[in-house]
Amino acid sequence: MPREYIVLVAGPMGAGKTTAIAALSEIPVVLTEAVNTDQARHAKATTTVALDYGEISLGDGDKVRLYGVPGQDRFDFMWRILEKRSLGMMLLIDNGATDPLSDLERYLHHFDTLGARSALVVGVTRRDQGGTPPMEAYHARLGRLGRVLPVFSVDARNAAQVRTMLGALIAMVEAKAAARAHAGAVA
Ligand SMILES: Nc1nc2c(ncn2[C@@H]2O[C@H](COP(=O)(O)OP(=O)(O)O)[C@@H](O)[C@H]2O)c(=O)[nH]1
Ligand SMILES: [Mg+2]
Repeated sequence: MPREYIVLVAGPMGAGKTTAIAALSEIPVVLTEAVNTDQARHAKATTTVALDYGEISLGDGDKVRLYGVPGQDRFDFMWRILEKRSLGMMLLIDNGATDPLSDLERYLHHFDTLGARSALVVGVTRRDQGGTPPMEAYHARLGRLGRVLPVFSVDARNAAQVRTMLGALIAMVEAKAAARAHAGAVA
């Protein structure tokens, strides 16, 4: 039977959420950009205020529904609704931000409830614009937090790179489902 995955794309403003969804999607992405009233935090003319939506088929009729969730805390309620339905999350972190490691920690904390049930991969973007902090710093921070997560260096504009990351996420989703089925079988 064809399966359907709901995948959230989260991360701070400017991390590449909309770009990644557009790079992956087979349908024209439903964009909900609006004038950015928070120029102090990020010098972007527009920003996502509701959600971005895209779709990608995986073969065998399986389909992924991609939702870009807003980066600003004031849209918290929407994150809560969507995370209940999602199987996995791609968390994008802008390597060029002031403190990307704190961003990583903050977003992981924010999506704590997603943890056990759902799969999560981290994508570090904008590494073409500067290599600091290095990838090891992300691994070190995750280690300190006791989290075992794959971390990818990705350019959100590069469809092949984003697809590779999505593939890893789907594999994690399936591994978790198999582990749950096994736990159910032995219980
Ligand atoms: N150079 C570079 N630009 C990127 C990368 N990822 C995203 N961008 C650009 O960053 C800008 C903001 O991306 P956007 O998708 O709007 O971020 P969002 O706020 O998370 O939805 C866009 O102009 C993207 O083309 C990257 O890895 N490298
Ligand atoms: Mg966006």
